[in-house]
Amino acid sequence: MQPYRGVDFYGFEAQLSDEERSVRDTVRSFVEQRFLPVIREHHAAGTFPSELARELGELGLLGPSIHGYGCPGLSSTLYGLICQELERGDSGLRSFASVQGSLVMWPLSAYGSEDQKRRWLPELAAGRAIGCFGLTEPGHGSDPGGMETTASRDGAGWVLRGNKMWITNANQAHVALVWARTPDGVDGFLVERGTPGFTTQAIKGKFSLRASDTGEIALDEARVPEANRLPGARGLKAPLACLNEARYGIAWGAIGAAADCYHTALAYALERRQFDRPIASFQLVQAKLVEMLSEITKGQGLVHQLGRLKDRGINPVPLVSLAKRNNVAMALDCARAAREVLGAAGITDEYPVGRHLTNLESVKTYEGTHEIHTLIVGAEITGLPAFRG
Ligand code: TGC
Ligand code: FAD
Repeated sequence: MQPYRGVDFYGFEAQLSDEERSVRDTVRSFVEQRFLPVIREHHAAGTFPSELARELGELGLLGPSIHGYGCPGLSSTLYGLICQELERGDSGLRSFASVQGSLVMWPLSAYGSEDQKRRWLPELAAGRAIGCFGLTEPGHGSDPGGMETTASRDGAGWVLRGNKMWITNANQAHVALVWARTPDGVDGFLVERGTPGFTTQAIKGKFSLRASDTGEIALDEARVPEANRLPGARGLKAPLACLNEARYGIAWGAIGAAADCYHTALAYALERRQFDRPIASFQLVQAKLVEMLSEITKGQGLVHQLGRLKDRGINPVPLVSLAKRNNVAMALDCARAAREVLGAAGITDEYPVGRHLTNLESVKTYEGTHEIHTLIVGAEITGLPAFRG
């Protein structure tokens, strides 16, 4: 098969700086040399290759746009390119980096005390510590405002009670950022592994994101000191703003998964012969390839523009929602079309498309479902929020 070169039909690559191209190529090499050789076995076993966390840290891929505390302070466009290359490997790899960087390190940098930043950011950036983000609950997914987990004052500290569900990195996390209802609204608490009353349990039987650690968190009178509350995070707005960061990375990541499917389908179609000719010579196969290329190219336009806007400090929620919604659905369509081009071979793990296809089912649901992002954009253009019917 031809070496992977991504997709660049419209010359977006020419707009990248030398630094952006160089970091993108470094991540691409890391994925090809360190991740792709082990993904099949981890996917089959339902495990995440945690041993790569420190290598991700050494490359500066964990919390890359944070400034200081051991983080490189890269541009938003570069963060996007990193997510694109990681998700070309597997959505589970990008998820690991998204949660660590956007959902744990970003809130620490935005809302944390100086002590919290010094204690956690260098460890998380290096991949020596792993974090998770607990917002979703068994009864509250799309509507986190209904959360039942509580934090009550207990002398100088807090007591947490409740359950969090579907939490990426939960079982391997050294620290969980847990969102809980307090008498003042919603607050974020750092709960360290080993805290009495804090337990995690793996969610088994997943057909999607198998190479990712997903778990439940139980908080049974887990006591944390006031020093573990994020002082700058107040109200539901605080966790929702973190989501905006992660959703931005997912919009880029989806391009990577889609490009890998397109590359695999094109190479296969050129080699596979039926009726005495390559299947790529048939109009119906070409139509699928052109549709994939066309949709990937449009998705690239969205994220390149979004990245440049974000680099200028412009980052409106509905624009991020539109890009996450469009690009993930687009990638899922590409994965399905690529699976068809591969025929029976498309259902085996010899090729990555089946893995991307099933992974993207989760990506379409997490970080705001496709429908929730439809409603966020719908509310923006009509001025009429329709979340509650
Ligand atoms: P609503 O009244 O609209 O908002 C409350 C306050 O928050 C503000 N806000 C945001 N701020 C920043 N970024 C965003 N994305 C924001 N969305 C809302 C809003 O302006 C308001 O501020 P203020 O000052 O007026 O108080 O809240 P609502 O309860 O009506 O909910 C709105 C809705 C449905 C859009 C929101 O709840 C939502 O986004 N639901 C989806 C939940 C979700 O995405 N969960 C993801 C969990 S984490 C995860 O999935 C990780 S997957 C692993 C991986 O990333 O790889
Ligand atoms: P529900 O909210 O019950 O929705 C079910 C269906 O109803 C969906 O189709 C939805 O779009 C639709 N629906 C709901 N409300 C409306 C409405 N108002 N209008 C129209 N349709 C609606 N969460 C975390 O906090 N941290 C994590 O690290 C994390 N990682 C995850 C990893 C994986 C692999 C998965 C699958 C999920 C993860 N999540 C995480 C949870 C994820 O964010 C939720 O699954 C998601 O927000 C949807 O919630 P739900 O699954 O409870 O679905």
